[in-house]
Order: sequence, then structure tokens, then C-alpha cells
Amino acid sequence: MTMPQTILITGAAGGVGGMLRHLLPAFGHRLRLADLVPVPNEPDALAFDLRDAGAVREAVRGVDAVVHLGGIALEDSFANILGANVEGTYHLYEAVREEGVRRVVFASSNHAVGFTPLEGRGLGGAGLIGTDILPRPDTYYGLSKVFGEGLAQLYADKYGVTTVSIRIGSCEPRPRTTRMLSTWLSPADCARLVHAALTAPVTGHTVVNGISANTRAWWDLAPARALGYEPQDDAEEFAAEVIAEHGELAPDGVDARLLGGDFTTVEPPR
Ligand code: NAI
Ligand code: 15L
Repeated sequence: MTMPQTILITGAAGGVGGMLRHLLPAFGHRLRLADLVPVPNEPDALAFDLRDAGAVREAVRGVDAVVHLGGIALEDSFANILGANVEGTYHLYEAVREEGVRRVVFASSNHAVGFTPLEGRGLGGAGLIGTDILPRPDTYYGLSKVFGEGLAQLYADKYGVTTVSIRIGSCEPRPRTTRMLSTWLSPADCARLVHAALTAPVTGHTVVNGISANTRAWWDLAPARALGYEPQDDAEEFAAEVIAEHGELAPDGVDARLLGGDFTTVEPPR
């Protein structure tokens, strides 16, 4: 694939969108920004709801690829998840198909597989978790990411749309909790991984794990590295201060037992 020129970022006003819109231009990408809400200091950004199929189609017209971050990023009612994440992602793929856009980078999540047992993985444990595992969503939110990955596979097989789905761990400026010493994806590594996903010479649907080169990682980064991703950061740099504040993970606590941590126990509004 030739280098994408114009990239639509949905969810550009959000936490990850805010980082990527500052970091991706350095990789040579021109950005078209979109969100439900105004994007700070970006008067040209598009404002529309992903539930509006017509607006989504207009937004993708003429772009080379889409980085799809938009939607609800935490557990919510089934109705809200259905609208923003399920219907919204469907509208995005329909627009991509109709407008002939060849590539999508889909922000999937660890919560698509959040009930995966950790069983002492990492730090000399039973081996790292790959991407060839069955879906085990821990929330309606995680279930919407399973849907998104399924939709990506369907549109790859049926219509030739290339997608890289990144199961993001915790993408924040710095790891705030002991769990995040394992799941952290630094903003700079996020940009490196999204750039690799936008430019790697792959077709079809590829699922990768998205974390930094964390000493305490539970996840296998081989699929992401195969795209050319070379992480430069390690959450361990913050370990002393994080552990001084929060302590080590309790071995019988949910953060040490299940990949999705406390999403596995959260109840949605009904
Ligand atoms: P965020 O909540 O900060 O940003 C999401 C953006 O989507 C918001 O700006 C919001 O206005 C927009 N949005 C919500 N509903 C919309 C709708 N109906 N139409 C148009 N836009 C809508 O979330 P964050 O943290 O930036 O995450 C970005 C993406 O990455 C999300 O898809 C999230 O599920 C995924 N992700 C993030 C992780 C993280 O650690 N931040 C971890 C795993 C996945
Ligand atoms: C996610 O999928 C969420 O969007 C984000 O807010 C964090 O909770 C992250 O996962 C995580 O597991 O740390």
C-alpha cells in the first residue's frame, strides 16, 4: 500500500484522539478530525454523531484511511452502546465500503477479551496472551469491540477493506495504577503503533495487542511487531511511584486474576 495521505480520525476530541492529533502529523499524515463535540483549537474539525449514516459518509469521502476512535469508551447502557459503538461502527464501515476507502485502524480494547484469566502470565509466568484467543467481553462496551472486530473481518472478506484492530490496553499520559504497569500504552507508542497499522503492507483483518514494551506485560506484542511496531516506552519507569501509592496487585484481586480488571465486575446502567 502507498503511504496514506489523508486520515480521518473519529473521536478526535477524546483522550487518545487528543494525543494522536498532535503526534501523527510528524509521521507525514494529514488529518481530518471529527467528533460529536467540538475538537479544541480545531475550527475545521467536523462535528457529527456516528449514529447519522449520511454525516459519516460525507466525512469519509476522499480520505485514504480512517482511525476509528469515536464512541463510548467505558461501560454504559446497552441502548447507548448499541447506538454509538455498534450502529456507529456499522455506519463507518458502510461509508468506507461505499466511498472506496481501503483501510481502517479500529480502536478495539482489552475489554473484548477482559474475562481472559491472567494465571500468573508475564514476569516468568505461563506465557503471554496472544490475539488468537476467543472473545471474552467483560461489559456491553467490550462486546461492542467484539462486534467491531467481527465487522472488520466481514468487510475484509467480503469487500476487501483492510483493517488493523488494536486491542488497546490503557492509553494515558502515564500509568496511574498498578494494573497499568502491565497494560500501559504510552502516547508516543500509540502513535508509532497507529502509524504502523496505517502503513504496514498487510491486507485482510489483523488483530494486534496495543501496549508499550512493559516489563510487567501480560500481552504478546509479536503481532504488532510484525506490522513494524517498535515500542520505545516501558511503564516500569513509573513503577516505584505507582507502587508507593497503590501497592502491588493483591494476588486474589480482580486486577491480578482477569485481563479486564474491574470492568469484569462493573454493572451497566439498565
Ligand atoms: P474518549 O471517551 O476520551 O473519546 C471518545 C470520543 O468519541 C469522545 O471525544 C466522544 O465525544 C466521541 N464520541 C462518543 N460518542 C460518539 C458518537 N455517537 N458520535 C461521534 N463521536 C462520539 O475515549 P478514549 O480514551 O480517547 O478512547 C478512544 C478509543 O479507544 C475508544 O474507541 C475506546 O474504546 C478505545 N480504547 C481506549 C483505551 C484507553 O486506554 N484510552 C483502551 C482501549 C480502547
Ligand atoms: C478501555 O477500553 C477504556 O476505554 C479506558 O478508559 C481504560 O479503562 C482502558 O480500557 C483500561 O482497561 O485501562
